[in-house]
Parts: sequence; structure tokens; C-alpha cells
Amino acid sequence: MSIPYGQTRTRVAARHALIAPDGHVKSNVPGIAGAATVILINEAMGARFAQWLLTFEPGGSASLPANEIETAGYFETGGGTLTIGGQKKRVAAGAYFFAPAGEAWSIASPLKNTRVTLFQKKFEPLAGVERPAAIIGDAANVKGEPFLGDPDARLQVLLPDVPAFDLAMNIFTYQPGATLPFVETHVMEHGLLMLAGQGVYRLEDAWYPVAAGDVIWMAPYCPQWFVAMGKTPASYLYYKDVNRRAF
Ligand code: UGY
Ligand code: MN
Repeated sequence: MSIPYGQTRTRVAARHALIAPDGHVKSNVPGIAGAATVILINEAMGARFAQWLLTFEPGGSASLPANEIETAGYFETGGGTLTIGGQKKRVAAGAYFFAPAGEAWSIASPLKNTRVTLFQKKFEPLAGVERPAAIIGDAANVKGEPFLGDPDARLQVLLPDVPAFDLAMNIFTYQPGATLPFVETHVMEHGLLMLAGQGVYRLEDAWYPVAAGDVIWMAPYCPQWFVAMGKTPASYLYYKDVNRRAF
């Protein structure tokens, strides 16, 4: 059903954004074929990273070159054959990966309606620390740990939390009624995809109802808070820049 009178929940502000799925518009991106590609967040918005949503048709493919950009990805639905440098693996929904800067990577032979979210940033090497290696994993094998002691708000940390990595990709799952314990205000930037359920997100001084499929950008120092609502758990996938100097 189309929403009458030009309404949408989408809001794009200077320091945060909520992108509801009704506003998605596809881009043609070199290297991507047979897939709807939506660039949800990037530098044009004011962010220092990019967040994409790829929805593949059978026979579609993504092939990204080796350059200074690193990519963390998550298969929300479907599956496909993932190749990163010398590693090749058939993966299914729930799979995640990290393709380091300097390595070409691809997705081939996707199932119909395979949805993959990508987070990309320019890699910042750390002097004296070896560059991070490619990773292919399954979120089902990553334990959700209570967040700041709350067993009803659990965090799955998908990538190693070590100095070599300058980005994090996590899944946060809340039982109905659970919240972020306080209004976070931090230097790290976030890109976020609601995977399931619903709730209310506070971004700066506005409160937004959000549900599965919504995407959020939080600029550095954007005050943020979440409460899960409804009768089923809410979960979201998110990106964060980590482990580098203040200046
Ligand atoms: O890792 C985080 O900063 C996380 N707690 N933020 C969030 O969920 N908005
Ligand atoms: Mn945060």
C-alpha cells in the first residue's frame, strides 16, 4: 500500500538519519550485476563510511577490486559463494565476512532474494601492527554476551576486538522492554540495520519508532538510546569505527 500525502518515517538530519525502506532508490554500481543496490549511507550524508544493501537475483554477482577500502558484510537472507583473496566458501543467511583493504572479493551464485548489508571504510593502518586478515564466519556460532550485565540485552561481537581492526560489526538483541542502559554519547560513528522486531530509537533530541528493515546513521557524538517494544525480541546489526587515535 502506498502512503498517502507524501508521508514517510525517513528523516535525514545533519548528525543522524533514519532511512525507512519505502524510500529506497537503486544505484548502478560498477562491479555489481543482477542485484538491486541501495547506497543507504555514505560521505554525501556526512558519514565517514558507507552502508549498502544488495538484494540479489539468481545469477547476480558482486565483484569488488583490491584497494584501500575494507568491507564488513552480513548475509541477512539467502546465501551465495563468497570469495575473499584465496578463501572461497558457500555461505547461508547469518554468515558474515571481513574483506581487508588490499584484497579483491566477490559474491557469486546467490540464491533468489539474498540480502547482504555491506559496511565499508578506508582502512587506517596502525604502525607496528600487522594488517587484519580475511574472515568468513557464521553469527550462529558467536555467543551473545549480556551488555553491561543485562542478560536481556545481548551483544554478539562478530569481528576480533584487537588493535589491528579499525572497525567493528556487532549484532545487538533485546528482549521486549529491554533498553540501552543509558543515553550513549561517543566519538564512534554508527551505521545500523534493524534485523527484527521493533522499538523506539532516540537520536539526538528526537525519538523514532523503528522496525525491521530500517537503517540509521549516527554521527560521532550523536546521543543515542533504544528501547525494544512489542512481543518479540528486537535486534540490529551495526557498524562502529574503533581502536584508533583521537588525533
Ligand atoms: O557499541 C555501541 O556503541 C552500542 N552500544 N551502541 C548502540 O547500540 N547504539
Ligand atoms: Mn553506540
